[in-house]
Amino acid sequence: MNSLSLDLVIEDRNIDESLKKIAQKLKSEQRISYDECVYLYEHAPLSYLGVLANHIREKKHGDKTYFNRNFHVEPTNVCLYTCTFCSYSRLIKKRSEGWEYTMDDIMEIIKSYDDQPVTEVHIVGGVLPQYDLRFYSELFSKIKEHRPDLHIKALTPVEYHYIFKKGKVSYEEGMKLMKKAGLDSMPGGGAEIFHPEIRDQIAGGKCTGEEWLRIHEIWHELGMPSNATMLYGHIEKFEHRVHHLDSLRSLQDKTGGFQTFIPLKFRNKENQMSHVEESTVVEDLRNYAISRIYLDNFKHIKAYWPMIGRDTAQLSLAFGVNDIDGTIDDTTKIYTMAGSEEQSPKLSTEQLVKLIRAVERHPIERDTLYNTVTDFKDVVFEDDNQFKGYVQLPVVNN
Ligand code: V47
Ligand code: SF4
Repeated sequence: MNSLSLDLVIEDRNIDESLKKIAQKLKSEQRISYDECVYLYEHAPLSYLGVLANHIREKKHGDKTYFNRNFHVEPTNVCLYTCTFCSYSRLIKKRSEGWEYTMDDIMEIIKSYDDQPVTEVHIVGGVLPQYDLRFYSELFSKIKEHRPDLHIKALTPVEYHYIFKKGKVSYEEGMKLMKKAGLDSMPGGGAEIFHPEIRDQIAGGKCTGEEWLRIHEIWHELGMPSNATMLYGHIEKFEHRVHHLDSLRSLQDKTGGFQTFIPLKFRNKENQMSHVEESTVVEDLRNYAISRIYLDNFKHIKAYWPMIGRDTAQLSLAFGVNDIDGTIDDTTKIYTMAGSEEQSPKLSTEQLVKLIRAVERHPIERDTLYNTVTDFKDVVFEDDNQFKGYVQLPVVNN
């Protein structure tokens, strides 16, 4: 799909004038406004959004679709905060049922990957007093000492706000300390929905939307990268999503430090919002597409497959997404506990490559900073002839 499809949308008699105007804007590479984004959420059909988002996706990346080889460490699944959407928060009253890893436990996990070609460790979990500024500084230093090439993507402004306050250091001082200890990048978590009307109801007590944005801004000013997420499909309205996207777009204009935007679909199992119905796959795809359209200054849009399942992840590649995260290796429990269809999220590199190829995209293993690790375009696996529509190439070793 390309600008021809965009022209068809612009000429289509069944498309209303406001939607045509938005398509025109994208054709001439203009940014859409806040109100236009609300209009898209309220009125745009999925097929229309798919054409627009795919146009942008292919302009930026062609068919290239990224994944990485990573693993997660979740130091604890018990948390002081009581976010209503989170399956971790319920455990604080039954703390003994959860896990609380020591420094040695975490280092054991890190070392268990010594013989594996992973490029990134993603560390995130609940907030507890023993995991303080000192603990994390020491942990990052120990990981770097042990395996200097392993990229540490760790913690969110929720933890940083808590540990800096407790350690009586400013955000600026704190982030400098983290950088010195070995932190390479910040994942996108803890963003939820920035608008206080919703944030206070679902994530009261933890850092505010403004504080989340400020900590990322300071990190970017140190020349360091981070990601951003949005937790959608619960009690928020479309206007709250647009406010969230707009806050991210404005900060990105200022710093350019965000790499990837990751929409996170609310999953409703075993949490205080279990009565709230989950969004449909159609709404999930619309949301990916609108994020791609609005966040013109974000290079990448990621679908996190352990959260939405591999089928929707494949579909999302036609709705603006160009990254499906990592092999994971069954090391995250957040979504398993919250009811994802992926009850044991683990995919081998070969499986990820095939998943991407099955929807006619070009798989590339990347590192955290999107440098190519392996281009799988012409790599052939032994059983590739099972997949219809591919020319059989000689088997190569990889
Ligand atoms: O902040 C918690 C979300 C986030 C639920 O940067 C839930 O590469 C849905 O941010 N339903 C943490 N979502 C995970 C995260 C992340 C994941 C993958 C990649 C990256 C990255 C970041 O998980 C939390 C919260 O928004 N979450 N509970 C739930 N029931
Ligand atoms: Fe704690 Fe994070 Fe869960 Fe909130 S979302 S309860 S801060 S682990």
